[in-house]
Amino acid sequence: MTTDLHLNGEVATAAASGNAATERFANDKSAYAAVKDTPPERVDLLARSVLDAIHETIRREKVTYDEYNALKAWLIQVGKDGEWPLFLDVWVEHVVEEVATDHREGSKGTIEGPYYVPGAPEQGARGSVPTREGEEGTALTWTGTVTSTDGTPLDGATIELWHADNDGFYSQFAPGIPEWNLRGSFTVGPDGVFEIRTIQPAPYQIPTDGACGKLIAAAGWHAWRPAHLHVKVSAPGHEQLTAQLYFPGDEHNDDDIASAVKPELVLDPRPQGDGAVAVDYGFVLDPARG
Ligand code: MBD
Ligand code: FE
Repeated sequence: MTTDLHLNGEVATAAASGNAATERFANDKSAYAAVKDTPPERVDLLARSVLDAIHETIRREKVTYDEYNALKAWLIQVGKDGEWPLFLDVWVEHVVEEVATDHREGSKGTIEGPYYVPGAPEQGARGSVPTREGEEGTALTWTGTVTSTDGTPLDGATIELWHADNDGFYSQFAPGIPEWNLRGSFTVGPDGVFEIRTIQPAPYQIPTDGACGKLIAAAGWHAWRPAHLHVKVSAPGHEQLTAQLYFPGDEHNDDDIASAVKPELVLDPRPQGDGAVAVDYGFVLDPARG
């Protein structure tokens, strides 16, 4: 696992991946548009609740001016490093996801994280994600079915898959990696069946050389996430599922820095004898609510 020098002698820095994630979010998300008509009563309630929680912490822990100034300096640096998406997705998103999917009966989901990019190349129901010549990592063949909660296969369901390479880097957020490397879309037919070939990603360390890394070091935490595959599964008339899948025995399954592991998301891979691994894991989507 390397954290600095990468392909073509280019350096993968926290600021580069952070600023790429910030750019992408600012340009593609309609998050602000979606809440622009939120009534002032709601904004007032949420803003006051968050501020109350901060005030309460300051009183209870008798926060000093030095600590207040350290916070101010750190928040400024989070912005400079473009790490607001990273910070929020690592330490906040998991609770938003929990609340948002509370009502579901189908497959469990988890957080999206900062490195999703829409529009990954379509591979059909059976295919491989784009890889480089000699892409490192254990070969993984993944089969499954996409169904509705009543068991009906979902014709036309699409699985978007994205994950880090064997060094823990994501295409489009680290230098020197082809644009769509280890990113693909798979659309199933009437039987709902897919077969995806990729590599098993490695355990992943969030960037340590930026503001989030400073917090982790200052607090004596660690920066690791377990190895994971990201997916978004969509089908007409159904709620989109955002999930991550994990591998049994990963030492960070129990202490993911992003708190995004759930037992239902741990795969049960079968070694194939030739060094490759096969796994069966399908998705059950909830019908969209009226
Ligand atoms: C990741 O790859 C990730 O999935 C999350 C949630 C945060 C940082 C990097
Ligand atoms: Fe990730």
